[in-house]
Amino acid sequence: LDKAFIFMVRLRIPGGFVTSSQWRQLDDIAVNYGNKSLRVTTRATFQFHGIIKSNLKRTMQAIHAAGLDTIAACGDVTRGVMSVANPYLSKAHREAYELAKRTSLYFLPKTGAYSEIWLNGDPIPGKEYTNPEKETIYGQTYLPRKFKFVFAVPPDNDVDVFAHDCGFIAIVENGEIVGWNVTAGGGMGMTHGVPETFPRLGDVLGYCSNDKTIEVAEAILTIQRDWGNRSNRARARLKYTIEDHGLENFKAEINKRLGFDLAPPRPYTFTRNGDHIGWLQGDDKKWHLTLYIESGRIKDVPGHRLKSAIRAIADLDICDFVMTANQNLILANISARSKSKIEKILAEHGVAPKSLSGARRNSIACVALPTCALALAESERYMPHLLTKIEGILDKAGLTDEEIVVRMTGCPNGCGRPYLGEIGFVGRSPGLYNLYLGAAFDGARMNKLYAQDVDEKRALALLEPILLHYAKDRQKGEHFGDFTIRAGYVKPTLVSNQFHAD
Ligand code: SRM
Ligand code: SF4
Repeated sequence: LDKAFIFMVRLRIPGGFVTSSQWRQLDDIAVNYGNKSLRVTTRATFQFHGIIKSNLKRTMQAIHAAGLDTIAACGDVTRGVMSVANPYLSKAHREAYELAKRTSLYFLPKTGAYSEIWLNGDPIPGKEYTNPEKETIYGQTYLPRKFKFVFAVPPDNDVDVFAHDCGFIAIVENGEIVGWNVTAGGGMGMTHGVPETFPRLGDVLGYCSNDKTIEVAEAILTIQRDWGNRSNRARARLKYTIEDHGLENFKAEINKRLGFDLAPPRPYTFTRNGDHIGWLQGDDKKWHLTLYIESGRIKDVPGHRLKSAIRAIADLDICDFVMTANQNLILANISARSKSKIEKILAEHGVAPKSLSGARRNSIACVALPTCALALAESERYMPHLLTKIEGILDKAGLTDEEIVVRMTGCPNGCGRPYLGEIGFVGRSPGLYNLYLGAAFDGARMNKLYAQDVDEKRALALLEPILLHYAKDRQKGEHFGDFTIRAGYVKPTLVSNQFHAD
């Protein structure tokens, strides 16, 4: 007997967009081969969990039949490319989405190994194949570490643009994107007790016109390929390359490789890094419903048959589906006539949008246990319960509707971008978390360690007086993260590499 290996399978879905027909196919895969759930990730794609080894090839072929793939969703290459949550909202949003798709295809590795191994040689639509020796971008040894691109359209920073290796912030004039501010050097991962590792926010390097975006992306990625640390994986991300070589040298090298200088950054304003839960209308008058998905897990439980509800909606072919970087799901591109059908199906399955606390609406929890081998503590399975207890305090403080970004991860790798939580929990060991406070609501400042190794009782005891103080003394429009700094609970993390400084 072989061992009962099970696999997690992560899809590459640039911009997080799938059609109704693709949804039906993905839903079938979850039922036929997985653990009967679909997991929306913090990079706006799906993961299947519980795929047993003997079903792996069938799963990959079913994904291919849905017009999707898993190429470069993991590995030392360009990972899933994210763009602003809803491509239908405006022309600029659509442009950002199209660019994310182009970027994802452009940076795919050229090898045909994926289709040889899984698809009996069938090509991937849009993917260029060539002799691996002509792997002009990655070379023979690929990148030192994973590499992440994102595209944001202000005022929403729903992709957390500063958290990634390379980000692009749209500059929109008269409804069209004229160019992009370019960021580089973000990343969330660190190791407990190893101060040479730290989360870092990307620096805004400059501005490029729309037609130069992929050229700029390639210059940044290839510098990391050539300069990145290949002897210590813990310090191999671009953020450390920039720290080790100096930001000015890095910028000079970009300009050298481009053959022109990035222009000075243009003004932009972000207002939030969460999603707009609920109904929204786009500039073409179509409707979009952002559903809050608890920890991104789409499954049926008694009284809350979310997976069946979404399947029933997909069966009607009346909308598209867009996953968000906040683990939520947008039912997009809905005609006014179909709105009531969707509302009816959701109500029938017990998942009608209900009023949620501002903290829950803005929460993220990484997968952690039982599937993540790196988890030191619970996250996805525990966060909803902890939130209920935090909501008890929020009710008492009259803060139920206040939007507060709360994030949790089961280890310091930062998959739920916890260092950008106004309240962040990072697992240390079973039942114990480091508690971080003070990130900015718009995702432009990281938080700071407030208390180490806290269990639930202590976390609630620490948070209660701060939340009551906030309710009493906050200034007009002041977000919780900003308050915790003004009130002296934590110092701000102002310089992006000073996360560990007191
Ligand atoms: Fe992650 C590794 C889950 C987004 C930083 N991440 C893992 C693995 C594959 C564990 C492993 O290597 O064995 C986790 C699989 C758990 C499971 O059972 O499914 C895992 N990461 C996830 C997801 C599913 C979290 C979620 O709850 O949604 C996200 C899937 C992303 C995707 O669809 O591509 C996910 N991971 C992130 C993010 C957030 C982001 O990209 O916006 C980060 C922080 C940003 C960054 O990259 O700096 C992140 N994951 C890591 C790291 C730390 C990297 C580092 O620089 O130190 C690891 C560990 C590693 O690479 O060695 C990791
Ligand atoms: Fe696993 Fe840690 Fe990522 Fe959570 S943050 S999914 S525990 S690697």
